[in-house]
Amino acid sequence: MRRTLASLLIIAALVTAATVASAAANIALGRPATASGTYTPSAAPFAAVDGDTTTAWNAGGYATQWIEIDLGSDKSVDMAHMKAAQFPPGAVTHVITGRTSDGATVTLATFSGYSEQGKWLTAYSADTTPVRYVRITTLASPSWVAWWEIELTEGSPPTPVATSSWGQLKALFR
Ligand SMILES: [Ca+2]
Repeated sequence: MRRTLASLLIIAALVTAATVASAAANIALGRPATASGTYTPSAAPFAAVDGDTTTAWNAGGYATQWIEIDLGSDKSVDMAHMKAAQFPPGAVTHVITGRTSDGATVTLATFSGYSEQGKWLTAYSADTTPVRYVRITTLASPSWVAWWEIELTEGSPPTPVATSSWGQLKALFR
Protein backbone atom coordinates (compact mmCIF):
# COMPACT_ATOMS: atom_id res chain seq x y z
CA MET A 1 0.00 0.00 0.00
CA ARG A 2 2.77 2.37 0.93
CA ARG A 3 4.57 1.65 -2.32
CA THR A 4 1.39 2.27 -4.30
CA LEU A 5 0.90 5.61 -2.61
CA ALA A 6 4.48 6.56 -3.33
CA SER A 7 4.02 5.67 -6.98
CA LEU A 8 0.90 7.75 -7.19
CA LEU A 9 2.67 10.71 -5.64
CA ILE A 10 5.47 10.43 -8.16
CA ILE A 11 2.96 10.30 -11.00
CA ALA A 12 1.15 13.34 -9.58
CA ALA A 13 4.43 15.23 -9.38
CA LEU A 14 5.25 14.37 -12.98
CA VAL A 15 1.85 15.53 -14.17
CA THR A 16 2.26 18.81 -12.29
CA ALA A 17 5.70 19.34 -13.78
CA ALA A 18 4.38 18.66 -17.28
CA THR A 19 1.54 21.12 -16.77
CA VAL A 20 3.89 23.84 -15.61
CA ALA A 21 6.30 23.19 -18.46
CA SER A 22 3.54 23.52 -21.06
CA ALA A 23 2.44 26.94 -19.80
CA ALA A 24 4.22 29.98 -21.18
CA ALA A 25 6.55 31.60 -18.69
CA ASN A 26 5.25 34.71 -16.99
CA ILE A 27 7.98 37.25 -17.72
CA ALA A 28 6.34 39.86 -15.44
CA LEU A 29 6.67 37.69 -12.34
CA GLY A 30 8.66 39.44 -9.64
CA ARG A 31 9.85 42.22 -11.95
CA PRO A 32 10.21 45.80 -10.67
CA ALA A 33 7.01 47.78 -11.09
CA THR A 34 6.01 51.41 -10.67
CA ALA A 35 2.64 53.12 -10.81
CA SER A 36 0.81 56.42 -10.94
CA GLY A 37 -0.32 55.99 -7.34
CA THR A 38 -0.46 53.60 -4.41
CA TYR A 39 -3.27 53.30 -1.87
CA THR A 40 -1.33 51.54 0.89
CA PRO A 41 2.15 50.00 1.19
CA SER A 42 0.67 46.50 1.00
CA ALA A 43 -1.12 47.50 -2.21
CA ALA A 44 2.03 48.81 -3.89
CA PRO A 45 2.83 47.94 -7.52
CA PHE A 46 4.80 44.80 -6.57
CA ALA A 47 1.53 43.19 -5.49
CA ALA A 48 0.39 43.01 -9.13
CA VAL A 49 3.42 40.94 -10.16
CA ASP A 50 4.05 38.82 -7.06
CA GLY A 51 2.43 35.66 -8.41
CA ASP A 52 -0.29 35.81 -5.75
CA THR A 53 -3.78 36.37 -7.12
CA THR A 54 -5.05 37.38 -3.67
CA THR A 55 -2.80 40.44 -3.40
CA ALA A 56 -3.39 43.53 -5.51
CA TRP A 57 -1.89 46.83 -6.47
CA ASN A 58 -4.41 49.59 -5.90
CA ALA A 59 -3.85 53.09 -7.27
CA GLY A 60 -6.06 54.63 -4.61
CA GLY A 61 -7.86 56.70 -7.19
CA TYR A 62 -9.96 56.75 -10.33
CA ALA A 63 -8.75 56.74 -13.93
CA THR A 64 -6.52 57.84 -15.45
CA GLN A 65 -4.02 55.58 -13.63
CA TRP A 66 -1.19 53.32 -14.80
CA ILE A 67 1.16 50.59 -13.68
CA GLU A 68 4.43 49.83 -15.46
CA ILE A 69 6.55 46.70 -15.35
CA ASP A 70 10.29 46.66 -16.12
CA LEU A 71 11.15 43.41 -17.93
CA GLY A 72 14.88 44.08 -17.58
CA SER A 73 15.59 43.92 -21.31
CA ASP A 74 13.67 44.25 -24.57
CA LYS A 75 11.25 41.34 -24.99
CA SER A 76 8.57 40.56 -27.54
CA VAL A 77 5.38 40.56 -25.47
CA ASP A 78 2.68 38.52 -27.13
CA MET A 79 0.02 38.35 -24.42
CA ALA A 80 -1.16 40.08 -21.28
CA HIS A 81 -3.29 38.15 -18.79
CA MET A 82 -4.67 40.33 -16.04
CA LYS A 83 -6.98 39.74 -13.08
CA ALA A 84 -9.14 42.80 -12.48
CA ALA A 85 -9.60 44.17 -8.99
CA GLN A 86 -12.66 46.21 -9.73
CA PHE A 87 -15.77 47.25 -7.86
CA PRO A 88 -18.31 48.19 -8.99
CA PRO A 89 -18.45 46.35 -12.34
CA GLY A 90 -18.88 48.33 -15.52
CA ALA A 91 -17.32 49.68 -18.66
CA VAL A 92 -13.56 50.04 -18.74
CA THR A 93 -10.88 51.12 -21.16
CA HIS A 94 -7.33 49.85 -20.70
CA VAL A 95 -4.43 50.58 -23.04
CA ILE A 96 -1.25 48.50 -22.96
CA THR A 97 1.83 50.23 -24.27
CA GLY A 98 5.45 49.21 -24.43
CA ARG A 99 8.63 51.24 -24.36
CA THR A 100 11.92 50.03 -25.75
CA SER A 101 15.31 50.50 -24.11
CA ASP A 102 15.84 53.23 -26.72
CA GLY A 103 12.71 55.09 -25.63
CA ALA A 104 10.42 54.27 -28.54
CA THR A 105 6.79 53.69 -27.56
CA VAL A 106 4.46 51.15 -29.15
CA THR A 107 0.81 50.33 -28.49
CA LEU A 108 0.44 46.63 -27.77
CA ALA A 109 -3.32 46.37 -27.20
CA THR A 110 -6.42 48.33 -26.25
CA PHE A 111 -9.44 47.07 -24.30
CA SER A 112 -12.83 48.69 -24.26
CA GLY A 113 -15.74 46.84 -22.70
CA TYR A 114 -17.28 45.35 -19.58
CA SER A 115 -15.23 44.11 -16.65
CA GLU A 116 -15.84 43.14 -13.05
CA GLN A 117 -14.19 42.01 -9.85
CA GLY A 118 -11.96 38.96 -10.29
CA LYS A 119 -12.32 38.70 -14.06
CA TRP A 120 -9.23 37.59 -15.95
CA LEU A 121 -8.70 39.74 -19.02
CA THR A 122 -6.53 38.41 -21.83
CA ALA A 123 -5.20 40.49 -24.68
CA TYR A 124 -2.94 39.62 -27.57
CA SER A 125 -0.38 42.12 -28.75
CA ALA A 126 -0.99 43.82 -32.06
CA ASP A 127 2.68 44.82 -32.12
CA THR A 128 5.40 42.41 -31.00
CA THR A 129 8.24 44.93 -31.20
CA PRO A 130 10.54 43.94 -28.31
CA VAL A 131 10.01 46.31 -25.37
CA ARG A 132 11.58 46.61 -21.95
CA TYR A 133 8.78 48.45 -20.16
CA VAL A 134 5.11 47.48 -20.34
CA ARG A 135 2.55 49.96 -19.06
CA ILE A 136 -1.14 49.27 -18.51
CA THR A 137 -3.01 52.56 -18.48
CA THR A 138 -6.64 52.65 -17.41
CA LEU A 139 -8.44 55.48 -19.14
CA ALA A 140 -11.93 54.70 -17.87
CA SER A 141 -13.40 52.58 -15.06
CA PRO A 142 -16.20 52.93 -12.49
CA SER A 143 -13.74 51.68 -9.86
CA TRP A 144 -10.50 52.81 -8.34
CA VAL A 145 -7.87 51.32 -10.60
CA ALA A 146 -6.36 48.08 -9.28
CA TRP A 147 -5.09 44.69 -10.45
CA TRP A 148 -4.85 41.47 -8.50
CA GLU A 149 -2.21 40.16 -10.88
CA ILE A 150 -0.66 40.94 -14.25
CA GLU A 151 1.03 38.23 -16.29
CA LEU A 152 2.95 38.76 -19.53
CA THR A 153 4.25 36.16 -21.95
CA GLU A 154 6.63 36.40 -24.87
CA GLY A 155 6.85 34.62 -28.18
CA SER A 156 4.45 33.96 -31.00
CA PRO A 157 0.87 34.73 -30.01
CA PRO A 158 -1.85 32.10 -30.33
CA THR A 159 -4.48 32.89 -32.93
CA PRO A 160 -6.91 35.45 -31.46
CA VAL A 161 -10.58 34.58 -31.67
CA ALA A 162 -13.49 36.96 -32.08
CA THR A 163 -14.98 36.05 -28.71
CA SER A 164 -11.93 35.72 -26.55
CA SER A 165 -11.38 33.88 -23.29
CA TRP A 166 -12.09 36.95 -21.26
CA GLY A 167 -15.79 36.68 -21.96
CA GLN A 168 -17.80 39.81 -22.20
CA LEU A 169 -14.89 42.18 -22.49
CA LYS A 170 -14.31 43.15 -26.09
CA ALA A 171 -10.82 43.47 -27.49
CA LEU A 172 -10.04 46.15 -29.96
CA PHE A 173 -6.86 45.11 -31.65
CA ARG A 174 -4.72 48.12 -32.62
CA1 LIG B 1 -0.89 39.76 -6.69
